[in-house]
Amino acid sequence: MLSSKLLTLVLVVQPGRVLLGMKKRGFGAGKWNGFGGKVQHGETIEEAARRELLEESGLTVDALQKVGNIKFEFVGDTELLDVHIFRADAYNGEPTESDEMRPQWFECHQIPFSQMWADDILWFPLMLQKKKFVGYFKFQGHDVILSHRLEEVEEL
Ligand code: 8OG
Repeated sequence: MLSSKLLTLVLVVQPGRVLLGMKKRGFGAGKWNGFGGKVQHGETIEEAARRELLEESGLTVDALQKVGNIKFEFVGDTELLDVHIFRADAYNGEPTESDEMRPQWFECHQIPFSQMWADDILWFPLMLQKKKFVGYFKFQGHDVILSHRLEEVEEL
């Protein structure tokens, strides 16, 4: 049986650009990503998303839109990662480097997919178009996708 771990991921989007952070340590180190992490006990998923965004980027947001839910299986690992993905179109504060992330804005046509998780190139276009999606990716190691499903949905 696979157990699952709840995680959050927030993409801050402005017209024509998106804020990513270079993950400096831990899981996914060396990759550009949105901001997020594990949901703690006693916290809602959205509270966790806001907390992680603030801790990692120095930003707060008023509205967070749920855009996606992707489950990740890693061959040989009994824990599924259940990642809840949000988009924010307005933010407060200045992107600030943290121990975990170095934030940088990227033009939407210059997103560094070759230095990101391999699945991102498949769902970022949906996220940028404000489409909602659910997915399942089965990874071998951290770079190879063995199989996947990804579909647009009306509601999450
Ligand atoms: O707490 P920690 O930094 O380990 O959390 C992992 C973060 O990475 C969390 O925000 C969820 C996110 N994440 C995965 N897998 C993938 C993925 O395949 N693509 C992207 N963009 N983010 C991912 O755990």
